Amino acid sequence: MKKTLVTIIIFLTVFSTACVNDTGGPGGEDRMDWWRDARFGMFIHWGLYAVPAGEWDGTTNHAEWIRTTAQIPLETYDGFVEQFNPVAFDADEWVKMAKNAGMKYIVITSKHHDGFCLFDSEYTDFDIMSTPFKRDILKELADACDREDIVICWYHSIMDWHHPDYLPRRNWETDRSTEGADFDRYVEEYLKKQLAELTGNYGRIGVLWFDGEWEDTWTHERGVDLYNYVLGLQDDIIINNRVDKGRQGMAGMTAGDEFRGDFGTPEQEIPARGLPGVDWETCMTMNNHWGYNKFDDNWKSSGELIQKLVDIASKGGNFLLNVGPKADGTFPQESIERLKAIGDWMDIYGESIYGTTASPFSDIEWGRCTKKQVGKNTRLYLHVFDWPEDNKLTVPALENKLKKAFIMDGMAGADFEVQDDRIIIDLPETPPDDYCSVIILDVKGIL
Ligand code: H79
Repeated sequence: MKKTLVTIIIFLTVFSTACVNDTGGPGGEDRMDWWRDARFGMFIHWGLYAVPAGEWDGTTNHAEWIRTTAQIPLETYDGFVEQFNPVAFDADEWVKMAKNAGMKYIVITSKHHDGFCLFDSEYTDFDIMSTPFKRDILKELADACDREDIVICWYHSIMDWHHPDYLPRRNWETDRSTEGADFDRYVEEYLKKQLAELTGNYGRIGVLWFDGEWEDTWTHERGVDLYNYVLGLQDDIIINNRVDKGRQGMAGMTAGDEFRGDFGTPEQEIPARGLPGVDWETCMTMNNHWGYNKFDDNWKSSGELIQKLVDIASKGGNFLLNVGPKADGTFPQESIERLKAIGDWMDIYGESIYGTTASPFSDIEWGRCTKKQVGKNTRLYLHVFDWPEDNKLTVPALENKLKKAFIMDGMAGADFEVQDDRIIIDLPETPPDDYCSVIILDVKGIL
């Protein structure tokens, strides 16, 4: 009898723990909830590479990869440490720009492939404390995020072109011997210990965003081990799929269930269709580079960026939009302007993005749709990119009864006519927004 009771208690404990840790698809209460609601975050690529600002020896197409793309010897690259002095850096200002743009989280490079650490690390001198600046940038940002209710997250490269134990060397690096190098030691004594610092010294961390996992030295077994290790450090942290070997190219989705990672990471692209029940986040630059490149003027317009955010939300994904700050600690003016324009749009239309799920329609020619459950009913947000010339918006028919239609900016009611295979909504003559106006449909029941 006693034995049965103990068994039941053990079973219940294990079962309830399994529920708390559930990382399954949308629906259940789990550690992905805040991230799914957030929909929009800021990526920040910042490090020593901001000093050369994309230029080396007359070539101007570099950025955060510059040590490799320009084949800069290690000692030469180390010279940037003395030049990195971002005196204009103001963590509160950065965080406010993200917040005013409508972003809910920030992912910043604690360490990129070059190995330079933006934080005070006990395990290397190749960090911010060796620069004239000597201020822990991650600490200042984490504190500022705390004040503004923004979730701080780290991008941490597995690949490391600086640490002597990291393998392989770049094939052009003939001057760096591999003698005595020990990849296991790199993982156990360096990578993991830095991750303990990053999860131990800065409060709650939202996401650990790994990268550089495609190198031959990184294996599925190492991915599983690192995933479990990080969850052991903070049990509600979210970890991207680049911790393991399951990422399928730049399209970024995970190949199969055996691979770890809480979300897919399409890079510089938006999947043609989302995948129900699968979490993913598109990361994208505003121009052509992640790190600061002073020559790159191929900026996407604010309208394009707003439409990309909407497109991604309509497919059930998140948008991680990048800023590459300058070496003085300021954002490029073009980025500031775009963040402001997106923020102006989000001030009015944010509700049509946050906490929404993918569109019930597969193709609509005039724009996109997002969806939200409101009590026992459903609210559809019709995002109109191309305002119809006859001011009549055609929507595919719904099985559920359409209760009301509104123009979102101002909430004026709109007349509609339900036909057999479609709904026609009467729109005003001019779109309320230049890039994307939103019409709300309140529908009875759950769609
Ligand atoms: O930090 C930014 C870039 O510096 C970094 N990721 C973003 C977020 C990045 N590192 N490398 N790349 C982007 C491009 C790498 C592409 C490839 Fe591969 C690596 C081509 C082959 C190996 C990944 C794995 C893509 C295809 C297979």
